[in-house]
Amino acid sequence: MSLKTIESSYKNAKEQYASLGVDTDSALKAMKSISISLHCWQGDDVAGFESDAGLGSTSGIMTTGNYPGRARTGDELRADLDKALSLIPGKHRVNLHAIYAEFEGKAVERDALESRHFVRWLDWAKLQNYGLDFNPTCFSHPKAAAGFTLASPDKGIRDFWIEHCLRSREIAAHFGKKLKSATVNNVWVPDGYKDTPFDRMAPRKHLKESLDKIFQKRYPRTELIDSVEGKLFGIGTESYVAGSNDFYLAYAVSNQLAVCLDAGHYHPTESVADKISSVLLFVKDVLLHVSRGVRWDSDHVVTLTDDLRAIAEEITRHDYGDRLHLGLDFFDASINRIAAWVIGTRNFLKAILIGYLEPRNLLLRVEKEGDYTARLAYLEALKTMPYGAVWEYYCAKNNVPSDLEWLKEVKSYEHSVLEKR
Ligand code: RNT
Ligand code: ZN
Repeated sequence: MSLKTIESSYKNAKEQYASLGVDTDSALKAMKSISISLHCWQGDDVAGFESDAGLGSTSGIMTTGNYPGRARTGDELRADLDKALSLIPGKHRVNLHAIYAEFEGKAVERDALESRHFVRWLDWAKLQNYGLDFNPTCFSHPKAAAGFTLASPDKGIRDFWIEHCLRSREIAAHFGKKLKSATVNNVWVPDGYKDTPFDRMAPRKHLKESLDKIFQKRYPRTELIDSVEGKLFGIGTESYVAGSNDFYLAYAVSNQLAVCLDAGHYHPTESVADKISSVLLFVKDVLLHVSRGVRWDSDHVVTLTDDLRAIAEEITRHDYGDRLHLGLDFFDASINRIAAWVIGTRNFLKAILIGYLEPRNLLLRVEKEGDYTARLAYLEALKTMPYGAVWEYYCAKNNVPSDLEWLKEVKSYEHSVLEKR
């Protein structure tokens, strides 16, 4: 699409939106404050650099597919992330897991990790002006092989993972301090049972005690934001997950931690969007893991669905400021992995832009007046407004290719870089 076509379509769209009282330029301005944390694990199928083994069968999550070109080293993963980020409008963050440590020489165990093992990530983030987020990796490890980590009945196992989580918080706080942008450190553990347990309480008691030890030390919020992520069920934990939503919601409220809401972690008829306004009344921060659940998988590439738009509307209709942290969490090894990042992140941004193009005052007024007929009529009319033209203009203004153009760049990168791996 030529710049001329993009500009003239934008002009038309601007007029149409203006007739509803929406200023498209303000919507574009609002997009500047949106920063999304790109999950590094989409680039290598959640394998990390410790070994070639990748996700174990007790991880509760799984990647499928063998598309060529998986990143195998830090340099490859950073190059792939740079490529993806060059095709996404705006300034964003990168989310790391502990398994992406890089050792010069001797490798250390997860309970011995230090910030120096992430110095290459930190230097890169500084150079590229990316914020960093972090996660302890409590899976894909012999000490997680029995399916339990922080909730294990074995004290030795619990202590190992407690130490790993303590070190992860330290590393995360170091990132936040050095980059002058708070790092969100999110704790998720796979602990649970494939089949119906007899004792539902014991693992939860252990999990609570482990978390109490992990979160005892406090860090300034400017450096570290601690978050916990629950789940309804996982692969191999279909019948019982110790860290359920109720467990972590209660834990986060009583300990003032952030709650991570993963869009794939609830019953399919529950709305994750609807949870945000409830949770934010009781905790300071919410981390979103924007994802797409498909049947029993919680981690499909994000597409522009009604669910995604509902989440985006919660961001644009309220002023949550720096209390709502936007992250992604999906992994697909069956398609070009860089394209997966680009598709998912662009869709999330597009949904947010569509949200900013709502006639807020008009909708607030009719709702207040109790005119639900008008509310429904306007919300339906908005579905066919020309937001695509505003989006293309936004991409052009940010010097990134349009929806139909970016794929060419990914294909050429696939040819020149990925195919050689
Ligand atoms: C798993 C959780 C968790 C992981 C990542 C890799 O169900 O969603 O967030 O996907 O930490
Ligand atoms: Zn998640």
